[in-house]
This record gives sequence, structure tokens and C-alpha cells, in this order.
Amino acid sequence: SDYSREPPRHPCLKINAKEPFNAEPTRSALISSYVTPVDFFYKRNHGPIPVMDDIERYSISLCGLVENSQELFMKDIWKLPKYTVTATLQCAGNRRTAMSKSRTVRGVGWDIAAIGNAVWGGAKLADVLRLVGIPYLTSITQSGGKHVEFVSIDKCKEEKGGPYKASIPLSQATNPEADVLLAYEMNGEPLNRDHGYPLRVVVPGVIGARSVKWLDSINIIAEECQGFFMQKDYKMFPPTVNWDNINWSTRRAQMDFPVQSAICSLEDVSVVKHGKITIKGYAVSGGGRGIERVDVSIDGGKTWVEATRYQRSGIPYIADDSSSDRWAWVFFEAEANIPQSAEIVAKAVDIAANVQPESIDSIWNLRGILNTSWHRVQVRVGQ
Ligand code: MTE
Ligand code: MO
Repeated sequence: SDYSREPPRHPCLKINAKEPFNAEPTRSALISSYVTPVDFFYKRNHGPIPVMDDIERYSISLCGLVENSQELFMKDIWKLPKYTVTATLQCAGNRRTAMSKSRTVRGVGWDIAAIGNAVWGGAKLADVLRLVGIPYLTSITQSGGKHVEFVSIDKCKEEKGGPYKASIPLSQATNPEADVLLAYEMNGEPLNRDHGYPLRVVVPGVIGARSVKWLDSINIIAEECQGFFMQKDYKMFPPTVNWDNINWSTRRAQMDFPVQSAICSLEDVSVVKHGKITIKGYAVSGGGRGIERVDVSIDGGKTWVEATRYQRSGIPYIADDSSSDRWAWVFFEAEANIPQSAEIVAKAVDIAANVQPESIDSIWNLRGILNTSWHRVQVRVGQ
């Protein structure tokens, strides 16, 4: 593989793997703004970043189980109504490093910042599919198409040098309310190379792995995508499954992510000054489920106080309110007087009353995905 034409990256990113490039911002950079600046947005790749310099000639093909296959150029995509959707993208491997400390897992290590919130601009996939004759809210086409497969331009070793790919159900793809985008903008700027230039998929509320970057084609297919990342990765296994007894076909390809939160204003171990400290972080749930509550504890989870929640600062967040961003994280904040030393914990509850699990061991899995256990940090008062 050829890593000689990688784009420039911000020097503040913490690099978890160089080739393919995998990096995340620091905790404090992550919560410095509700909309994550592109430079600080985590970068998760499985191969070299494709070089795409002739945008005039760039096109995606739409084919498979459809009446009229079509080649779509950027000008065709730009012509469709443009939507901006504020959506949080989270890698299923977020917080993997902590899980691997409980028991070894396989995969790139991540702290708590394999997540970011961006304003994505582009066409709705539902509108693109309508162009090829698939109406809104279709779950099966006349020719039996039930899934929408996204195939990329990049090449990765897991696919034996083939492209990265994934699929989502047709019913979700054709539902305008699901807000699945073919995005060409991120935070008001054209996508940059790291994030999928010129065109990527954004599937709100779903693990990042399904938001395929550098889109090359869209296929309407009868069965779920058979690619590596759908069938042999990004599946949640019980703690008993190991690399000797794993049977990939027994589990579903992970789609929605579960309720998650993490404290970003403190490191794993911090020394703080005597007095009040501010405990601040993010909370988010998958499937468009809003955050009902975030609880914070300074005694390791014995007693709790409720944190305040907001998205754009100054406006209290209310889940399900028309003024809140449905697919986006919320920031939480609480103040506390810390005794000599303390274990600070956060846990979020979503609107379906799903709660983060207390322990890592109860959700440990060999690939180290979906670590949503209570986030704990240690503080000690010093001068
Ligand atoms: N798309 C392609 N073509 N190649 C990839 O390696 N990685 C996926 C997804 N889409 C990937 C991809 C994963 S696992 C995640 S978490 C997100 O992209 C990361 O998106 P980002 O780098 O824009 O943050
Ligand atoms: Mo990911």
C-alpha cells in the first residue's frame, strides 16, 4: 500500500496508528466546542487516503436491483436539495484502550475521543434513491432489493486489497427522517481528504463504520453487504467468546450505538487544586434517542447528582425538543467539592431509559467494541 500521499494533519492529534492513519484529539480539545473543528475530529482509516483530483470526472454508480441504473456526477448531487444535519459520529472502538486493560482485545487502541460532532452538508440518500425510481419509505424493491450497499474507493488489507464497504437497510435509506446523507461538506467546508472527499455517507445514530467515506458506488442488494467490516468485524460478542470458538455468523452487524458518556475535563488520574472543580464531558445515544439525564458521582458511584445538559451553550438541552439536535451529542457539566481524593464517575440515561453498564467485564468482547461502561477518573487534591 502507498502512504506517500497522505494529507497534512494537525500536530495536536494523538496518533494511535500511523499506517493506516488513526488519530484522536486530546480530551480537552474534544469538548472545547459543541461542533468539533475538522482538525480535531478523529480520523479512522483502514488504508491509504485516496487521491481524487479530477472532481469533474468523479461519479458514483447506482446499480443493482433497480429499474434504471445510473451514473451520478457531483453536479447531479449538488442539484438535489441540500440538507445540513448536525450529527455525532462515533467509532465502535471508542474507549477500547480501557476495555483492553480489563482483558486483552484485538484492535486499534482509542481513549475516549474516537467521537466527534459535525454539521454535515449534502443530499439526502432518500432523494438520491428517488432519482433511480425508489420511492420514499421502501423496504423492498420490485426486484427484491432490501439493502443499500456503499462501496468506497480506498483499498484495505482486511478486504484483501479491495475497497471498504458496508450496507444499511433500504427502509432506513429511503426514510427522509433518518437523515442519511451523501455529504460533500463538513462544518460548512468541502469535505477534506481524511473525512471522505469528495463524497461520503453519514448514517446518523449508527456506529461510524457504516458511514462509508470516498464513495464509489451504491448497490441495491437483496442480502446485507458481505464485506469484512459487516460480517467479520464490528459485531458484539458475549464475554465468553474467544478467538478459538468465535462463529461470526451467529451475530448481527452492529448498527445503532448504545448510550454513551465520558468525562473530558479530567484525565484518568489528575491532581486538582483545593475547592470546586468542574466535571464536563459528552453524552450521546444511538438511533436518534435523546439524552434524558446524565448522573455524576464523586464517590465512585455510591451517590449521584444530576449534571446540567446543553448543546449550543446557554440553551438547556431537552431531549426530543424541536430546538435540539436529534442526532448530536450533548455536553454535560457539574460542579463538585472534592475531598482529599475521589473517584469521579459519569453515566448517561437515554430517552428509552437505557443506562450505561457499570462494569467493563459485563460487556467485555474480544474485539473491544462498544465500551460504554461508566466512565471513571481519579482525582487527588494537591497544591
Ligand atoms: N470508509 C472508508 N472508505 N474507509 C474506512 O476505513 N472507516 C469507517 C468509516 N468509513 C472507513 C470508512 C470507520 S470504522 C469510522 S469510525 C468512520 O469512517 C470514521 O470517520 P472519520 O475518519 O471521518 O472520523
Ligand atoms: Mo470505526
